[in-house]
Amino acid sequence: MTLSHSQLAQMASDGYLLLPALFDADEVELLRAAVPEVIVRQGPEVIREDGDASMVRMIFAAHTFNETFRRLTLHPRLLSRVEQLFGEPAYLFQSRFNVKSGFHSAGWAWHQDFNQWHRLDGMQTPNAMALGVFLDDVNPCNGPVMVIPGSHKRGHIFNPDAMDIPDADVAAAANDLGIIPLMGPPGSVVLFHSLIIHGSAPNVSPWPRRIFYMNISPISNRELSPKREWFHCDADGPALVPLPDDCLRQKVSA
Ligand SMILES: O=C(O)CCC(=O)C(=O)O
Repeated sequence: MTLSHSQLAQMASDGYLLLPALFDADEVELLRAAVPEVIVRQGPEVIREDGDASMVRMIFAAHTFNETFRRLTLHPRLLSRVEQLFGEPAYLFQSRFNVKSGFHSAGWAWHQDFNQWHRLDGMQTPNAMALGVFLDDVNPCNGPVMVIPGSHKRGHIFNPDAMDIPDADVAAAANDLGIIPLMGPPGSVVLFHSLIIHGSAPNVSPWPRRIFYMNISPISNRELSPKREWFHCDADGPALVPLPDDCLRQKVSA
């Protein structure tokens, strides 16, 4: 359950890693079975698609109110790799479930996650990353996340007002380094550095593209002083302690 030398080298040089089918089909089914409870949640932690309030775009902090997603955030197949990369235990300061339903879901403009975490949550050091678990097949048609490999080494492109990176900076990085779509079967996992430039196109295909993201930082990187709601950023999250490997398969009591 550890990363190989070449995976560690790729994370350092490219700023991302794709781990195909880390979860088995039955585990993906258990994650999918949890979605209806999460999706009907009402409250400010549920973000809807612009212009269509009936469509959920994103749900923050599902791990705080759904047992299956709570267990996922403590899964040893994730945390063993994360601890290897950080060299110490991690804490979770945000989770978000990006629903990206078929036909009418918007994309995400090019950005670096660190810009949000810095301007809204007070993070000073980009010693953090995002981890995403695919609930669906992610393919060229349903709006995969695209990364500019190695762009994390170009530093923070500060935008005090918004998430987006100016087109000229994206073009310069993409022309030098290229763009890679992160695709794979359900149960795959992506890890990316907080400074990597990434974004995604709308999903106009008939197929959903659901990804559960965890934003994590080493336990020693306690720099957060969020200016936003609890569900956006938990500055005091405890160290993530792994559950048994079969934790998703263990019965969830009602
Ligand atoms: O899921 C996607 O397509 C991109 C999401 C993203 O970049 C983010 O939530 O920061």
